[in-house]
Amino acid sequence: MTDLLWLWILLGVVVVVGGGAALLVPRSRKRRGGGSTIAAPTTGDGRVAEPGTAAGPAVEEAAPEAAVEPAAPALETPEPVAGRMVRLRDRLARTGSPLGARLLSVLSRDHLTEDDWDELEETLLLADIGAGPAEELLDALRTRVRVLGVRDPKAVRDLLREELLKVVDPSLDREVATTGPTGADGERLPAVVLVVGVNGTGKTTTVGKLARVLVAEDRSVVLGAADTFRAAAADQLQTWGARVGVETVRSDRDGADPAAVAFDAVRKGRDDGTDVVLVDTAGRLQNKAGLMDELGKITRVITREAPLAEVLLVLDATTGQNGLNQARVFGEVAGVTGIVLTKLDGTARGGIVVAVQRELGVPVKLVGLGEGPDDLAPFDPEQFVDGLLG
Ligand SMILES: Nc1nc2c(ncn2[C@@H]2O[C@H](COP(=O)(O)OP(=O)(O)OP(=O)(O)O)[C@@H](O)[C@H]2O)c(=O)[nH]1
Ligand SMILES: [Mg+2]
Repeated sequence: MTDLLWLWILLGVVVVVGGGAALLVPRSRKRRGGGSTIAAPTTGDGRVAEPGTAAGPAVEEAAPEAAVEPAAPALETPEPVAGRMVRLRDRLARTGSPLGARLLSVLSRDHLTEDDWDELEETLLLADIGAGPAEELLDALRTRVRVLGVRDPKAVRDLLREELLKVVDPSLDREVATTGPTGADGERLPAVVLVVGVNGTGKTTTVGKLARVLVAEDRSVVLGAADTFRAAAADQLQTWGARVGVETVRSDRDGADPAAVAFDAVRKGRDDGTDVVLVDTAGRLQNKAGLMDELGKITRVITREAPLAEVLLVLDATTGQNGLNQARVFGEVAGVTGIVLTKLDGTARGGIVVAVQRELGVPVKLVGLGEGPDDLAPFDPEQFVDGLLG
């Protein structure tokens, strides 16, 4: 009886000790797996274990951890740039076609009355084309329709296409300058592209997409996160860059001097012999005091290292007249050399292309036609007009 009792006590001790040991093992495993670096396995008293000693099992346990170390994310291959606007034209046609369809339906009427011409004008104004260009376009159409007596739908379409193309102006140089100048001592400097605009227009997205365009063209790129307003902005930019193997110069401190970050980015671009430095800036309201100073300072500081190749103003195509007001302010402040019109996929008011070019006297160079990483296209007037006409 006592023998049996002892047996039960012995079994109990074995179960408790064994169970306790089993609980300890996962806990110690967990501790070792915490960091991203692989720590050397240790013995119970903290000494580093020799392989094959009593702490041997720990060595075996460590091996799978090394195996599950996440591999570096594979770099993405951006889409080729050629033909992008053709690919995105359907998207434009879907949102932009009310303009083309309405114009065509009125123009094809048998006898055009004053009311019809008023309707045409209204349609153009609703598409944000602006009063001046609308009048120009209608005057030209009136003359040609009267002189030529055009009624056949195909001929009307050709006529409208020609006149729309004229107001969009195919003669403007829309190339984004991405070749830097040669310095005094023969050093090839990076092309510095500064990207400005109010918040939410799509600056950071555009910088990210543009980096991909350049990578697709085998150009080397450095990004500068001069939006130091919030750390998340630099993270957003860095994520875009990392996807295509492009480095981002940033400050880890919120509210750091944006001009200093821009300067560092350009300096790095110079040191590394990089082709293009893209500098993202903070979005700010057009009436915010200090806008002039801040952009002025960024520009001055950058040009100590290399001249600005481009100042791109990013405008949201869906904001209409408000976007034009912004354009005016930035045009005065930042010496804008090109416009990026974003969210053209989400608006039937494509006429803003014409209005904003007139307002600033600088061409639309790029258009954003979606949220996808490769939904940025060099602006092509012909494809654009075809998109409007559906
Ligand atoms: N549909 C569509 N959405 C776009 C386009 N470009 C940007 N966006 C979206 O617009 C939003 C704002 O984009 P951001 O790039 O963060 O804008 P931002 O100008 O950098 O904003 P701040 O840094 O706050 O000034 C995001 O949700 C983008 O995905 C475009 O061409 N089409
Ligand atoms: Mg941003």
